[in-house]
Amino acid sequence: MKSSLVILYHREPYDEVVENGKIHYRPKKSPNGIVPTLKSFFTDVGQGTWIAWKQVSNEQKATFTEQVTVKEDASYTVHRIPLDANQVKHFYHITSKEAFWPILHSFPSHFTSESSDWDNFTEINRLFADAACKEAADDALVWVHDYNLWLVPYYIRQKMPNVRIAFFHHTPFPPADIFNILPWREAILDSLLCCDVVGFHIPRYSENFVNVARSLREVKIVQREKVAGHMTSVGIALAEPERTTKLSHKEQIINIDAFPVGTNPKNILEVLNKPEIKIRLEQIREELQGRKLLVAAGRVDYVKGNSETLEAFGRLLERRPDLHGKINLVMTCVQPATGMRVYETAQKQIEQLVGKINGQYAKFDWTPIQLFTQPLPLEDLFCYYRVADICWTTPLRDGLNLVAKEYIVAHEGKDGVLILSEFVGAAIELPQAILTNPYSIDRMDQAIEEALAMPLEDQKKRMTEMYKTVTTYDVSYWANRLFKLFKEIKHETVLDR
Ligand code: GDG
Repeated sequence: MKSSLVILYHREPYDEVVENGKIHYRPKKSPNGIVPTLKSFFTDVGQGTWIAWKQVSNEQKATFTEQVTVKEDASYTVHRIPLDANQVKHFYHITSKEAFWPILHSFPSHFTSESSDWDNFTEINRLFADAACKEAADDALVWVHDYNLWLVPYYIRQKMPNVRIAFFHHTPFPPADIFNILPWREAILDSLLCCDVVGFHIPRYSENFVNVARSLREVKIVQREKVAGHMTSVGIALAEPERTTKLSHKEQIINIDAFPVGTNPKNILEVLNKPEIKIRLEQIREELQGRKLLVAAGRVDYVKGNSETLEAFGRLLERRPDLHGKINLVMTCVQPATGMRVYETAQKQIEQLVGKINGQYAKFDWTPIQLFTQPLPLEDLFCYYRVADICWTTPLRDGLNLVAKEYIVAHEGKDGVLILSEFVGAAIELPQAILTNPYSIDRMDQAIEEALAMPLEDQKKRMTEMYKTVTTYDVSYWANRLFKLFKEIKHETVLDR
């Protein structure tokens, strides 16, 4: 049976567990993130397919089962694209991370195309598109996620002129003069212009996309609207007062959407309300012995601004001897998969800074920074969120930043301070945070001082407002809104209008 909804995402939607020599596909242990929400879309459709890649050896390739049926809340098919280690390395670890990632995050100085294997990238995108065409009904909705699959819409459109194609970017989308550094810019843009919906977290990114389209192709702006609702439209770095909502190119009408992903408050609070977690929370509080706790969570990545945060923490300890022994920073900086050479320098830099600061200030009974380079169990991370007086999340760039929203949920509007970079998508939804500029030493220093001095009443007021925002615009809101939009759109050409 053909699928009415096909989702293309680079990761598989389950954990593969081998028990007694038999493979079982279980819901992901970590219920966090976007995958459970995307899967929830399958409960509303008769037949759905998820397409992802899977790394296999040459021997495994010969007997590889492409399709597996997964039975969770809904039953759906997973179509796996078998890739060998070399294909993965070039597609995912090199071309995506050494060429696209720095451009998407406005780091042109980190961009290199010499190592990129464009042919391999094209080929893998074509494999994804072929799989989608095999699974999709003629009028299906095909929902493609993220820049790794930029060329998929083009290949699908060649074969299936009537399917509805939606594309969502989880990353930022850079201004035209940065995007246009990509030597393959026309191919990428032409593919996105085959979509019925191109989605972004915030209006600034969608406006950047429109400007790229206008710089490279003859496109017409069909519809614009004022940015309204809970998104700030003026006064901060990523604010945008108006946005284009419809473009046309040749015969295609392209709806341009901009709405930030949310988090799953119910899940976070369910974890935090478990009796064993309450005990763990008490233990952490006891271990802290009245010291203030700062939390910073994320991956090793130069865009995440981990070094800038550590440097600011080092300056704080230098300027404020009164805080020695009275403050702790817990930083999760999950190390990348091996072979991602672009992150090796970033990781060394973080480890060196932590070593330097701890070496300089630690006492026998106090180590200022606890660094975790392996992922913490989710429960532990949520505990740190709940206990932390301050969440310090100041990436240089970030598409959205879910950590900020998770921290707000964990405090349920009661207390806590969020220091948030102005250069992350979530900043335009959370103006009550202490917004700061991670490129500025002074602004970073002011932000941490302001956070440490914030009276409880002020904390409560700001966190209550932010809690309302993140619980209203949660991941279900995002999903339901998109689903409604998808139902409304039909594949439309200018000839239909
Ligand atoms: C991309 C975009 C966009 C962190 N440390 C641990 C851990 N985490 C979890 C957090 C959070 C997730 O990782 C990080 O989410 P972010 O949104 O902050 O960033 P990316 O992973 O880069 O995600 C981003 C997102 O897509 C959604 O569109 O917001 O801008 O870059 O959920 O809780 N989880 C566990 N242990 C840790 O140590 N288990």
